[in-house]
Amino acid sequence: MLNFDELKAEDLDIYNAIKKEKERQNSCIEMIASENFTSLAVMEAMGSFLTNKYAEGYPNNRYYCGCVNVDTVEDLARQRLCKLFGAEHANVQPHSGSQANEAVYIACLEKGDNVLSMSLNSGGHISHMSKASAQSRIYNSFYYDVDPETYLIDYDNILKIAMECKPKLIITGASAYPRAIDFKKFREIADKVGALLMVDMAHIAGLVAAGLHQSPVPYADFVTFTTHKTMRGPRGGAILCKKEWAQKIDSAVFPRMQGGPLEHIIAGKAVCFKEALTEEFKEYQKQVIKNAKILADSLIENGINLVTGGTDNHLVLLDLRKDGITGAELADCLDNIGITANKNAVPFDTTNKSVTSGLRLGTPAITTRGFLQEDVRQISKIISEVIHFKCKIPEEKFTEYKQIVNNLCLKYPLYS
Ligand code: DSN
Repeated sequence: MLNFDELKAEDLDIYNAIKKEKERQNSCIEMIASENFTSLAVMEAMGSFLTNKYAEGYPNNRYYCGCVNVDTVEDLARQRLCKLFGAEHANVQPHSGSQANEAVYIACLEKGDNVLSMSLNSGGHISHMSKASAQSRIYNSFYYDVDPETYLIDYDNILKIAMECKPKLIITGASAYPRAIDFKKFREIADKVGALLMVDMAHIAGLVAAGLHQSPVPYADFVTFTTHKTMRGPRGGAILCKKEWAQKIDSAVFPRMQGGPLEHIIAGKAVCFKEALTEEFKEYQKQVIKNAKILADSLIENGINLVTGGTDNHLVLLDLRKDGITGAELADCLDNIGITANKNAVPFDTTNKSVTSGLRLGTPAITTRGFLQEDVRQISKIISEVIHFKCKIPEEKFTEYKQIVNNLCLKYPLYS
């Protein structure tokens, strides 16, 4: 276990905040679909001497001396990542998923180019040219929604929009889409209109690595992702691309977008990629999906509406529009019980983004902790009842829920 003695002696305030956060993680049920618990090996790499080193450039081509060891680390991270996804080229320097996306835009777009991406309400991400992003001021953004009846991606409609707006780049991948995405179909659409294709697989990268979701790598010109969600590594980003784009992607990341790479984080990424190449990781991802499916099934059995009526991946999206409560109310209410989740827009949501009509739940973190289907059923029962109570939980029920959460957390201890 990590030893915080030095920190405790040096800065008690920060030590105490970290200690309390460890206690919070131990005693709450983490169901934010984009969160996970990284291994202590990854944490040790992140907390290492590598943080002291400047290393602008790339292995064997740096602007600073003394890079021999960080070169070893970054080369291993790149090699392991290419092996994991069968990719031609990898860049492991982006500090985040948004910056990985930004680097792709820098590499392949000019000011004013047309870009087609999934709308925020349909499950897309802010960094996919949403109106709130800086990129939407630089590029000319067009959006596709999910089908208004099924809430599934409508590939024919995307082709229709693409034929009209003739985008230079099509973006797919989502933060709140519970179904499998057909990247081959996106490639066909891109080819029909002469567009490049970027897939942001941040949410599903771990499932792809385990062979449980179609890989975008054979189909996309660029694949971006974060390393901390289903991948279970350190907080950060990465890019995969075809060889022909390697040089442009590398120079977009550095020097055009970022300065010095965070080699201590890159070391954590390398450890994460090694872990992801194991059989244990595949088994873990299978359980993530099993847990998500039982979560979806039991919520539906309890009368809760789910966007698309279920899930193919690690997340479910609750549609609360018939229940008389908002996503914000439900998220806060569950937080008080010790179940951590996030409010989320549902397709065609008309409420404010800080309120929303949905709740997003995910199983990566609880599965890392060891939760199995019968445990998920208990969580689902609590969430359903809270919805039926419209967040006005009777006192005895509140006590009962807290006890169940406590028992589950004790059953699957996280950090000692
Ligand atoms: N903020 C992440 C999520 O929660 O999905 C996406 O970047």
